Amino acid sequence: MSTPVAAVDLGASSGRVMVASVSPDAVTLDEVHRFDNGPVSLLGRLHWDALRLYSEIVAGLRAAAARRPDLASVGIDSWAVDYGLLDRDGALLGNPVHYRDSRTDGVMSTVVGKLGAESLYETTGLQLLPFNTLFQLVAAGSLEGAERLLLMPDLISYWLTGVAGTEVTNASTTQLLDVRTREWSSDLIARAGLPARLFGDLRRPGDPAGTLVPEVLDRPVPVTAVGSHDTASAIVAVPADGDRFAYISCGTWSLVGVELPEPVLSPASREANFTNEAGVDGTVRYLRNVMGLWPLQECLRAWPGADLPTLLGEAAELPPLRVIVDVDDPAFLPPGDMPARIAAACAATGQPVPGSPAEFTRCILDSLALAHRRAVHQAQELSGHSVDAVHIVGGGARNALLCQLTADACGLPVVAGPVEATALGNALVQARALGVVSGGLGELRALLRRTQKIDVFQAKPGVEAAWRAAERRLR
Ligand code: ADP
Ligand code: LRH
Repeated sequence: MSTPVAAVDLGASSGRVMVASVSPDAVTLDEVHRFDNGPVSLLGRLHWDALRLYSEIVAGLRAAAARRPDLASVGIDSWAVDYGLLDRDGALLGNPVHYRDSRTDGVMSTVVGKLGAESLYETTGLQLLPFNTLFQLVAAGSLEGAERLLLMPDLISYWLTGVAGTEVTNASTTQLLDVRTREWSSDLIARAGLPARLFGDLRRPGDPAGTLVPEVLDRPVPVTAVGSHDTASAIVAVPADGDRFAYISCGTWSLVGVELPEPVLSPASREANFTNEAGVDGTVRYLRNVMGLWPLQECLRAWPGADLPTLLGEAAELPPLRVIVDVDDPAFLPPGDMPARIAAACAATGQPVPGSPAEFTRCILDSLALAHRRAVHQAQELSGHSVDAVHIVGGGARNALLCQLTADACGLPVVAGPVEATALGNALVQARALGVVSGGLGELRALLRRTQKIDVFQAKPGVEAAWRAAERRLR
């Protein structure tokens, strides 16, 4: 007998509602609804289309309940940092702004100048990214009339249940949570000049989070808090054996790091801009944000008719490491003409400009694998935690060329899959809260190792020197 739960997973490029059927020795995942996601520009400001996302989720949940009338629970995760503000009647004040919007330009350096980089890192353990919620709230200006801040998955959960709550793994990405206590840092909130009333009580993964209202579904299906930060859920579902592994949660972003029991807050870690995000079961996700597949996604938007699998096949035939760029250059962060920005970066570094979509694709993937190498090496050096393998989960696990290049660049085997790790991690935390499965992350991962499709890419012998040279060239 398996128990069905619905995992709502909103990624920056697409959202999906999946039904996971879970028992102590089986997990199957059925996609019942998928929809596109992306920035919507309104008079020059980038937003998320929150109500469309909500409508798609409701359609997905109805389809899930039609397929499995015994649906036992729903869990919701999404990308981090972005939020909606509610007024005192619980109404949304304005449409949530996209983290790639330019409103935060220049804000981070002003806020860091005022609060101090050391003090911010010591309190929150978070890497400095221009779009952290702290900087967005300062950029937003007046917060008059705002009574409550809800991060995106909490906002969706509120609309589905009528109950407002704040889940802790995602709250850790605001840069306002104390990394040691995992409670809001009231001192930091006050020093940043933000109203304390915005930051409500925290929920942990596995806590009850209300019941679907009749408007959504004719049955009162419970909602369960999961690792509502998509990366927290994805790392639950890394099918690793033991703890000597690095992970790359690879989709729009590549989140590259290791799992630790305690945060690393050293000056070297701060200078390397490594983050200590709150994971499920009290774990720490020690990682850095690498630009991920975003540059490729944006190029594809600029090449009408381009087909990703065809391009990847062509790119695999091209010589390696011919042209490389620093994918983490902030110039690549906003949406827009990505091929032009990559061409400009190549020209500025005296390299040939890629001449075809396949050459651009190869340049992006070589450069991304190089950034993976750097982050995997640094995560180990800074934490003292050595690894024997690199796990790639998320949409990037479908990209065999990127998996092979990452194995070659890191000089380590790459274990690729599951592709839908986030939905699986979301579902397993629900199943555990329901008592369907038991144990810690080790047991959940063992279940996935036994049941999910996983591919292994061995590092090619003799290529490490070329990657080392490319790293030096980039510097
Ligand atoms: P997010 O959750 O950030 O929206 P996903 O984990 O869904 O991201 O991954 C999306 C990425 O997966 C795309 O940018 C694309 O590069 C990659 N991808 C999707 N389908 C394929 C495919 N058939 N082959 C290779 N890569 C793919
Ligand atoms: C990945 C992700 C990542 C954040 C970014 C904003 O989807 O949640 O962990 O840094 O979105």
